[in-house]
Amino acid sequence: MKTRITELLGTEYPIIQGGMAWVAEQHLAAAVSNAGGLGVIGGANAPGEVVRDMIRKCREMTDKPFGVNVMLMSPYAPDVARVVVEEGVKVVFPGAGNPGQYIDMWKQAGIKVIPVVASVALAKIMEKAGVDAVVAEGTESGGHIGEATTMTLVPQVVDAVKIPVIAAGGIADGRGMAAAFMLGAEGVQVGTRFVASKEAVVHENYKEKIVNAKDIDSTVTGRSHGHPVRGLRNQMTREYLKLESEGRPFEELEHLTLGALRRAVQDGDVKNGTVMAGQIAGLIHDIESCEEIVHGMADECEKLLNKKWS
Ligand code: TUI
Repeated sequence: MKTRITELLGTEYPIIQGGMAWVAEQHLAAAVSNAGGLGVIGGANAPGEVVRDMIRKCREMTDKPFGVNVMLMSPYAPDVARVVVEEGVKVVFPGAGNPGQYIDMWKQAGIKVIPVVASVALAKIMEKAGVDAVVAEGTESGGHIGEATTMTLVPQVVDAVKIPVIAAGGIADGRGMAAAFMLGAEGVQVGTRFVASKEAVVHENYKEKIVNAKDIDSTVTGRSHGHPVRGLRNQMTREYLKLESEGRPFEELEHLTLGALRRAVQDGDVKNGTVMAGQIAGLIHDIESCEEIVHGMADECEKLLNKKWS
């Protein structure tokens, strides 16, 4: 499956694992890279030295290329941005902001830069700044999200830039992947499906909540203070949305979510923790290995794209 994205990344398949907070550590990233996709370590809110440790451990687990997601809202983003240079990471995925201030440093270090964008405007700014590709992430995604859907955002970004586009948001099987290619994408970023993989070091309760989710079981908290986050509905989101509707201040809401993602991912508290996941959770019925996921998606996509209609 050769596209400009496989050429750029040096991978067998144009399937990139999302750099998800608390989930995308070395075990998951190495498993996806070993399966022929691109594994990505999620810097999230971790300090630079924690990310350095994950990068080094990932290297021990795979000879294949892998990337690092730099979450720009993190207070540690400047440290993580420097650590990826010091550690000789091959590809970086900045997200949740405008990475303009780091692009020259990364490019000078020979790092491929693929920002996550949620709008055509930012995609164009990023292309001008000299990045190698963009991830166009639709609002179907889990975690921090933009407004546009994948179906509308991807073709508009494809038309607006010459660099290759990776589609994200709502893609969990070969059908979604083929659809993304039909919209002009040359790769896909997959998050939720990999959370529910054998290799993800995530509490079984979290994986089960994804496997049991139905089509409309996700909800969005935080719209009132400009940081919308998609996750599966539970006691925490109900309480949060109630307080939001009462117009409570950001500090009070923040208190409710502090450490809530870690509580769900590590302790398995899927009632009062944050279970970030995308709308496609309802399509995921089994916990498979990363190899089964990557190969299954690629095979199904290839069959669909080669389909004869008469
Ligand atoms: O970053 C993500 N998804 C995330 S980050 C995260 S960690 C977190 N934890 C608690 C609260 C909030 C976040 C969980 N999920 N995806 C990439 C992404 N980037 N989605 C949307 C954007 C985005 C949105 C607006 C990127 C740029 C942007 O505008 C930047 C600008 O300044 O114009």
